[in-house]
Amino acid sequence: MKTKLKLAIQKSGRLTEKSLQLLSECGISISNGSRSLIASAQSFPLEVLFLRDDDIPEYVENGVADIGILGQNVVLEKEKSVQEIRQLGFAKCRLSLAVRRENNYTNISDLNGKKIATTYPKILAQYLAENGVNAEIETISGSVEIAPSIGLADAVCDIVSTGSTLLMNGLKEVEKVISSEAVLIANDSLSQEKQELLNRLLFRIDAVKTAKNNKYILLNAPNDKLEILSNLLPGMDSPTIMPLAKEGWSSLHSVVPENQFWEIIDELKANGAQGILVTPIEKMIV
Ligand code: PRT
Ligand code: ZN
Repeated sequence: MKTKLKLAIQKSGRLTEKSLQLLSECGISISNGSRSLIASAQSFPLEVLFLRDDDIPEYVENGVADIGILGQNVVLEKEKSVQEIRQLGFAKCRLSLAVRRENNYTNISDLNGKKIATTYPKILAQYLAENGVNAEIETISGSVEIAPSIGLADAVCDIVSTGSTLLMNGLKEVEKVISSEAVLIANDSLSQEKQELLNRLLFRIDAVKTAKNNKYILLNAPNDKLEILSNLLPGMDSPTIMPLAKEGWSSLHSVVPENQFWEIIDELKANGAQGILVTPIEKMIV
């Protein structure tokens, strides 16, 4: 039988849809209408295992799955021997410490002797040790944010994204313990055949990620401005320049990183660019 790469993703939760979307952007579609535990991809030698996110590190460590997609927070907490090979840019959040809003917290040493509720005892213990804080950790499995109001703990250490859960529970965020996003992890000792399949998948993931971080830009300019405008564009290589029907004018095409986008647009305008068009890129291979 032909070797297939086994990918574990979250069965149902915040990461499921985005994980499947990433596969689909990589040209890999999964038919899992019946929501079974395992599904085969149509156009790539890949099998997808649907699991609870907490179980993914262990399954990747022991080889039941070759690779997995899950939050960095869970990877760190589980302390399994797996390799983090790509950050995927979605499910961004942070693990933070929070106390009651009326608490006049000044710094981390205020937590000495206090009880902190969390579902991330290992990450928290390490953070407290690094900061020389001696506090009691109360490990609970869910609804961490209600622990202070029911008298179970003085503080919480929980995942925060917008902050509204903390706010609704009368808590305020006081320290960021870690930042997290979805990552791709891999088993430490993949066979050469599986490593080759993984490299093919990574090639696609990187093309999708690079495309998302860049925009395609088209602009018109008088020919005597082309050199200065070209120098303003970082581009993949040198920009494409094509003559316009209008005498003495050209159209210039290039790629601009998303994070420098507005700055570059301002400079292009200031240096004579007109009719600037910007479009998303679907795939980008560098
Ligand atoms: O069933 P299973 O065990 O697979 O899922 P789960 O319930 O453990 O995980 P799930 O689906 O809730 O989250 C999966 C991953 O998404 C987490 O491990 C994080 O890496 C990431 N993520 C991103 C989040 C959030 N944002 C998030 N906001 N995980 C949880 N939350 C929760 C948080 O626990 C808190 O209750 O949302 C609340 C805070 O959100 P805000 O927006 O109010 O601050
Ligand atoms: Zn979970």
